[in-house]
Amino acid sequence: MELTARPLLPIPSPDPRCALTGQVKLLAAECGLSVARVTTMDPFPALEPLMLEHIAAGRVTGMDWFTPERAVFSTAPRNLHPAARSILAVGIAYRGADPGLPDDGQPRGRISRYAWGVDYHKLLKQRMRTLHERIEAHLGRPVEARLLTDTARIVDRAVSARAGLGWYGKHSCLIVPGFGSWVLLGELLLDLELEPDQPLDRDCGSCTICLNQCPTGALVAPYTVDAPRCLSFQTIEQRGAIPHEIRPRLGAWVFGCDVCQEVCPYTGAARKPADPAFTPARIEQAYPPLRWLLTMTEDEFREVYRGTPVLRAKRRGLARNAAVALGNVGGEADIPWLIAALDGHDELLPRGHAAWALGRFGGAAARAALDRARQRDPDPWVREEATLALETFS
Ligand code: B12
Ligand code: SF4
Ligand code: SF4
Repeated sequence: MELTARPLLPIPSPDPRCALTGQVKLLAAECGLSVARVTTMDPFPALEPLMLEHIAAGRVTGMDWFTPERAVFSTAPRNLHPAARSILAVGIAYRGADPGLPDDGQPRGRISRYAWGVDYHKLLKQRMRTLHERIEAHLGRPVEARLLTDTARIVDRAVSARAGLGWYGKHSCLIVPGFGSWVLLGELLLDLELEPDQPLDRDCGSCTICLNQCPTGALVAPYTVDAPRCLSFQTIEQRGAIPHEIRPRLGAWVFGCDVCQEVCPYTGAARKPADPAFTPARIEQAYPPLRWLLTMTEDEFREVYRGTPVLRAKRRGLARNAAVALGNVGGEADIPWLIAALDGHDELLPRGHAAWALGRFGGAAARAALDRARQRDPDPWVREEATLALETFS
């Protein structure tokens, strides 16, 4: 047998763009970003008709900033940073340690998990800023970057989906392999040529659990949230009264809602690393006593929720939600608390919703309080709520 010498092939030197992309992802992990993938700066043409249809159908009614102009603008990342050449889509997995609902007989509200700890807008920005600095240090030159999360005019989920960070669940949240949908999203628009990742070829299959379990029917079709019906909108963004038909469906939620995520098998099976940033520092940040929410002062509210997203609801919004939640999950022992709120809360929203809650309980004391409010409350809307509650008295 003749032995022929095969020529030795040189070891391929890694493509510099791939090497840089790998290095950037490594740095992202070191900066506390749980996931990072790349997409291009190309526009999202399919998004424009989808969002315009969404707006026209009233699916974002109540969020005045959500205009057709903003929607069109948000489909072209170049509008935000013309010099950028790649988008690094990043996410922070936000599962914190669950302190558990205390078994102390007190009726308690529920705060959605993303709001249990520090405000993610600040945390994501901080970690993205550190990453930006580390990239500049690695390259030894300045890199132009724009850091975005939630507030900017870009559709976070569309960017992350195209980057293959995760895939759309039918609840419209992005499901990230390993973490479920407990992931908050952000982007770095970078003046760097990075290797784009591919979208994931995954979907929910025939599952419809979240659509069936949503307490208000806000998931009107797969991938479509009707915001005015969503408890997240009603408990956080709603500045006025919660519609009557929604109130009984709110259950104990006082800030946001996690039902469609909690029932999802992918999120249930997610890894459970408890990020201390999302672990509540005190029980009121996850399961606040409803009676306390009704009576808390502005100073108490600011002290307990300082640095968390809950501040967004404002004291009057949280007290309003607590009144509704007490009407749903409270008992007879809560009637005096609701009467005190109806008689004396300094904000009209908690007074009006306490009237509704009292109407559900019935009893002589509640009737007398409602009658008093119907005649004497200084606000016409509260008087109307008291009158309605008397008409539908349990
Ligand atoms: C407005 C808003 C809301 C509104 C409206 C939500 C909505 N779905 O429209 C309200 C107040 C109700 C809300 C609620 C919540 N929100 Co919000 N919200 C936003 C915000 C600011 C804009 C979203 C938006 O543009 N919606 C318009 C619709 C058209 O876009 P979309 O929601 O991305 O929907 C996509 C799907 O519909 C998909 N799609 C449509 N048709 C089809 C068909 C197929 C086959 C497929 C595959 C996909 C698909 O394409 C759309 C475009 O990407 C984003 C931040 C941002 N700047 O993007 C956060 C954001 C979406 N919210 C977030 C969170 C955490 C929540 C809550 C979980 C908070 C809570 N616990 O209470 C809930 C979840 C409710 C839900 N099931 O969506 C996260 C989601 C993270 C994730 N992993 O998905 C975001 C991305 C904020 C962030 N930076 O992390 N939110
Ligand atoms: S957050 Fe709650 S109300 Fe909103 S779509 Fe999900 S389950 Fe429904
Ligand atoms: S509950 Fe089912 S349908 Fe809903 S997002 Fe999860 S897998 Fe998809």
